[in-house]
This record gives sequence, C-alpha cells and structure tokens, in this order.
Amino acid sequence: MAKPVVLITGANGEIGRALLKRLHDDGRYRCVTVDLTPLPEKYRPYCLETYAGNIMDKYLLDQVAAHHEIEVVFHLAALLSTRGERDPELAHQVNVEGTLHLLRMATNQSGRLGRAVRFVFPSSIAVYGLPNVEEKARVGRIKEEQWNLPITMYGCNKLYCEQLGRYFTQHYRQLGALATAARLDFRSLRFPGLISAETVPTGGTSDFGPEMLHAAAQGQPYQCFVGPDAKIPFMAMPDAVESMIALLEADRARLRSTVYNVGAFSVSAREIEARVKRAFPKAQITYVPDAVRAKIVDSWPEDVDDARAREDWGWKAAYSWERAFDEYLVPSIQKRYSEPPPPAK
Ligand code: AKB
Repeated sequence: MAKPVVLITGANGEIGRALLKRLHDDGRYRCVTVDLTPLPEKYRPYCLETYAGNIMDKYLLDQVAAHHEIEVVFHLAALLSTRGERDPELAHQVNVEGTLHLLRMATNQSGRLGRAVRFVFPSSIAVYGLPNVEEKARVGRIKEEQWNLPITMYGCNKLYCEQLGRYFTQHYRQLGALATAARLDFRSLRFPGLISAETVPTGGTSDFGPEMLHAAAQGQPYQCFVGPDAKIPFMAMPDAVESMIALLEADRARLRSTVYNVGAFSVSAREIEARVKRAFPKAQITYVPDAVRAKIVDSWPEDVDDARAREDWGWKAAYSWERAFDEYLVPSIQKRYSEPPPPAK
C-alpha cells in the first residue's frame, strides 16, 4: 500500500524542519510542503514535492490537493505573537483566513477520498490570558477551559481556529446533500514555548528562552526582554514533534476533545539564565524588559495541566528541564556552533 501523503504548511519554520526530518527518518509517510520561502537544499530530499507559495493562495492549495491524495495535514504556518502585535490585521489574515483555506481544502479532500483527513493544528499557551501575576501564581497549572481570554491577536486567532477545527469536524455543512459526507478529523495541541538546538525562533514572545541559550552558545551578549521572574512552560523541540505524531496516530475513539494542553517543564528567565551559565560560564545576560512583551508573558500561564492528553493518548514528555539541557540542548548546540557554516548557495 502507498505511504500516506502528509501536507506540511510552514515547513520552513522551526517546527516544520524538525517535523520533516522526523517523518523522513520514520519512513512511513511521504511529505509535501508549502512555505512562503523555498526549503533549503538539505530538506528537499525529505519531500515528495515542495511548493513555495502563500497559504492565502487558494489556487495553490487546490493545485496541491489536485496533485496529491493528502491524508494528513500539519498546518504549522502562522504569524507568532510579537509579530502579530506589530501587524494584527496581517496576523488575522494569515492565522485565521489561511487556516480557513486549509480546513476547507482538507474537508474537500476528505469528501474525495471518502474518509476523514486528519488535520493536526499546533495551538498555543497564547490562548490563555491571565489578568495579573497574582492570579497566574494562584492558578499554577492551567486546565484547557480556564482563562481563555487572550491578550494578543495571535492568541485570539489560535483560540478561534481551535473552534473552527471543531466546527469543521462536527458540524460543517450539517444541512443539505453534504451532511453525510466524510468530514475532517481535527486535532490540536496547545504548545508551550519551544526550544530547539537547531533553530532560533522569530516573531514569538517565548523567544527569550531560546534566544538566551543561542546567544550564550555563540559568545554573544544577550539583553532579555522580560524580567528575571517571568515564568512560562517550555518544551524541547523533539518532544513537540513527538507529541504531534502521537496525537496524529491516537485512536479517534479515545479522543474526548479536539484541544489538548501538552506540557514538559516550567522555568523562569532567571532559572534559564542560571542553567545557561552552567554550560556557558562566560555568558553575558542582562535584563531590559520591554513593557508590551513582558505583559504578554505575564498573561500566559506559569504551567499547563496536560492530564487530558496523558489520559486520552498517553502523552508524556521525554525531556525534563535537566534532561533537555544535558542530553539535547547543550550537546547539540555546542556541535552546531563549532561546525563551519554550510557553503552559501
Ligand atoms: C510565541 O511566542 O508566540 C509562540 C507561542 C508561545 O505560541 N512561541
């Protein structure tokens, strides 16, 4: 039997590259990618086909769907929280209208295939909006239904798209001839801040964690844009990728929800600094909080309660804070920055 075709949007981003490599090593899927920017040479052999284009381009998406029997979508393309505050309308277009195009395309594809296309959507802790740091400390590990009051456009977009996905899965076209056609199978995870040894994120507000580490590893000084007590949950990139695959492959009948928190560890900027300095003693880290970005981080929960994901599909992070640093981040990052850069193309 032919291996299922997986469509990855935003494949050239942080999560996309890690996911592509993981799926390639796994060997059970064939990947088709869409990203605004062409994939670097290194990642092309991992793909059946790559498209450079915009998810706002419905014609492009129809073309992709016409050429491939897509059975799975990982819709990763998004404008993150800080970038979204700089241009909220653009964030809405990309994050909401772009997602709507993908949901429609995948729904049509489900109809054509006669079975539900599985649609995996990374949501975020940005969907939460705590009113102040006292409430944040009081709540501690937040449950999916608590404080769904985001203070960023990105958070609003993610929260709404979770609902759109649920709607497409359960209710879309409930009237008329298509009422009984195969629907979409939408599954989403709320990610904490992600830390990768291979890539530095751009446009996010949880970026202070990975930026601090990557700056230290390159011997560069770092000015942290939140105060030392700012605390949110984080996850190592390999766990983020594993969680998406585990949710994709979970038995539908066991899923009680279309939205799941996934957690790993929770640390403050000061704790990251201390750990970074253990690995890179010459690191120069100062704190120059940016009022808006610090406020966004303060509105995000200190930690997430991921009991539902553990119960429904057996989620458990492999990387604790110590293990993430000792076995993944520090060794990989040291290797990465000691290697000569790849030749310019
Ligand atoms: C961001 O900072 O915007 C993202 C997120 C927490 O979803 N990394």
